[in-house]
Amino acid sequence: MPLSLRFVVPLALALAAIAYAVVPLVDRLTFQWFVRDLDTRGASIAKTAQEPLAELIADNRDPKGKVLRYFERIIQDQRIYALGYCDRAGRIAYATAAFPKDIRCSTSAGNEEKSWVLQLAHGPLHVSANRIVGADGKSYGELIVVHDMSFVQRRSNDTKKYVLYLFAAIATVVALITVIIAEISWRGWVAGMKALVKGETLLRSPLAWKSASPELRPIARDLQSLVLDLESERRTRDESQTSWGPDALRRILRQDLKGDEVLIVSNREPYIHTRRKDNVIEIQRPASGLVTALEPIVRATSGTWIAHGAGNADRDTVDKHDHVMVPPERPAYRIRRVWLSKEEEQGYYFGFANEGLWPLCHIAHTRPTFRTHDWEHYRNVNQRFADIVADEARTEDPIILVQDYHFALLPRMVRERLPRATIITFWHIPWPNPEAFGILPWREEVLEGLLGSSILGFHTQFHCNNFFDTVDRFLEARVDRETFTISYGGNPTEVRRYPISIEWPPAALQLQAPVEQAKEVVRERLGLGREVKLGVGVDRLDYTKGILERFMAIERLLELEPRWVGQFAFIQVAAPSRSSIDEYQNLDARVRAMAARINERFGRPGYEPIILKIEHHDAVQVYELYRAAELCYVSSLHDGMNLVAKEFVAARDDEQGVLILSQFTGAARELSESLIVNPYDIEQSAAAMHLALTMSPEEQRARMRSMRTLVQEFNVFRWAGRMLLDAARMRHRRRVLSRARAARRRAGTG
Ligand code: ADQ
Repeated sequence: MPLSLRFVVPLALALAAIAYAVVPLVDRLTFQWFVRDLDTRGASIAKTAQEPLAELIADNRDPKGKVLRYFERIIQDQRIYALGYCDRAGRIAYATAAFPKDIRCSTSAGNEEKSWVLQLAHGPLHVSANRIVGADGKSYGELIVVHDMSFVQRRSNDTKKYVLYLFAAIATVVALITVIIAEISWRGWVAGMKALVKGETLLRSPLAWKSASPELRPIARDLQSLVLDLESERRTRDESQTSWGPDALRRILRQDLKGDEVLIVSNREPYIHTRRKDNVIEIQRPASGLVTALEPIVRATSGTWIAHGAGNADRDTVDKHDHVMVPPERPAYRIRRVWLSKEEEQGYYFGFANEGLWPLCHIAHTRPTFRTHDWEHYRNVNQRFADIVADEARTEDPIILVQDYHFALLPRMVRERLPRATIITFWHIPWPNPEAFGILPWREEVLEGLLGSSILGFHTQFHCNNFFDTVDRFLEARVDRETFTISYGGNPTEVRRYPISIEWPPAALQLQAPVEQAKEVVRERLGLGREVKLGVGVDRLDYTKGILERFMAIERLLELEPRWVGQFAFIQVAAPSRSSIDEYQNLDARVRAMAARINERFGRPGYEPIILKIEHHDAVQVYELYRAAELCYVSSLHDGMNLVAKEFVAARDDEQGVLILSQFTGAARELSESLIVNPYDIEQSAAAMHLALTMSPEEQRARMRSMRTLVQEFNVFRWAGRMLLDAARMRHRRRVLSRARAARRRAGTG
């Protein structure tokens, strides 16, 4: 409804209702006034006429004729309708022709009224009965004066009409004035509002609402908080809609973390210098999503990456402060290398981190080993890294990104040296439940160390919840699961989920031949016929990856569905890992033995069901295998995320191929269109492989397309970007609070 009608319609309705109620009232009142008028008129006529009339009545000669003639003269007045004379006995003695028969004398029995209104078919008549007193003072009966009241009816109708006109006129004038005033005020408000919002003044200062005109101030204040809410919502929405890539990370650094310093701490360095046999120094870049995601951040901030210098030519390539600028082709940031003795590396890395914390956090039924001297090395190395972080920091509140379980103690150690730093620690492996974690002899120290972080990240909410439960169980800390915050001795730690992913599009994909060609090339290289279907497994050779269970499932598949013998082969590439640890050496032997046994059982000349390659492949080779295979089986017994699953999905731009994924990986929470299995359930895993090998191309496409959309959107740049945005929010909040505190102090109220 147009604005003016919104005012006018209710106004018109209200006035019409009032008019409807007022008209009968006015009608009744005017009628009463006229009746009273006629009463007086009747009385005065009677008074004037009484003496002559008394004489005429007393006359003996033809009194009737004389009286009637006299009456005729009087009724010349148009309004007098008729006259009648009542004798002393109360009978109508003489009356003019029009005198209605229904009128009785007031002196007759049962009629006490002196005046009344008589309703006849042609209209109302006013009747008044007046005593006639002669000059001699004697009573001569009554004079009945009958007035025609039809003029009253006419006037009453006129009055009604005028009252209605009057109300209509009032309604029009009031409506017009209201509409004009409303229109003028509305335009003023709209202009005021536009000025408020358009000028973005409301966003500029918290007191901007005061600049609005007085009547708009309350609205301006509400509007300001609304605008600020919308702005922050827009930012959050932008954050989720940004197509995440290195540029998005750079934008965050430029806009939200202007000029802030970034340091990264990880065990592994992003560039390793190694000396070849011919004495030439080579530079290697470990193919890892982590380096891909974190490098744009240190690059954009010209930051520092602090890591263990493990390459055999690392010492030869640093300056006197143990720095080396990278990337070699266009130096943008520096690596600070930390040197560890053999004993330190053994105790901190192989011992406590990989024989202690790794099996402790993975429920894969391998017992952790805790040695006091490993723990001491771990603590000392963490302290050394923490001191180096503090020395390398150029500002007192840098952002420090700490990677993984090698540095559980470092966050608190850094916090002690740099209390204002924003420390983001990411734990790349699962966090177990409190019972499992509780066997660690130094559990309190590890928890206290991690709670030195400003933000502590895990891949899944399940791991975050396990961490909350663990802290609840072993520390006197305030655990707030609503805000995901733990407060323990000073700064609070936000515990959040940041599911890691891979870069999109993966660099290794750019160098790939079409899928059909990859299928052919790989089969030819492996000595397989074109018709043979291929499965692929890519892992570090680690007991958490369930490689033995995977082989058992392949064996069961061939038992249950013999048609796959000779028609299905599985290539397993396993990168040697932590091979100085006994458990890993055992695993190596068992994996080789099991593959040999199964190949013995089902193999035939020119065909082995399991093709085992215990060696490192470069990323391009790994992607070629992903593209050549019909299925990829990730059978981890426990895995923080598992990037192989996401890489397989990213590799399949033909939208074909089936991913079989262990339910115990973090990735299973995101890639729900894969075939999710319990890798301990050999029958189920074999059935899943059979299902994958017989799945229609349409179903494969539908599943793969949906998973590709997810991995594309939730890529590793988003993983890093979300952590940076949270850090920016935290730093912003801290600055606002410290400004407010300073202002209160200045005002003497703080
Ligand atoms: P990892 O246990 O190493 O990582 P994963 O996430 O699968 O496990 O990453 C392995 C990476 O190594 C993949 O990029 C894969 O391509 C590569 N790779 C594996 N075998 C290879 C081979 N033979 N040759 C070449 N490359 C090979 C830990 C946690 C995981 C978590 C990651 C990241 O255990 O749960 O997903 O960190 O946070």
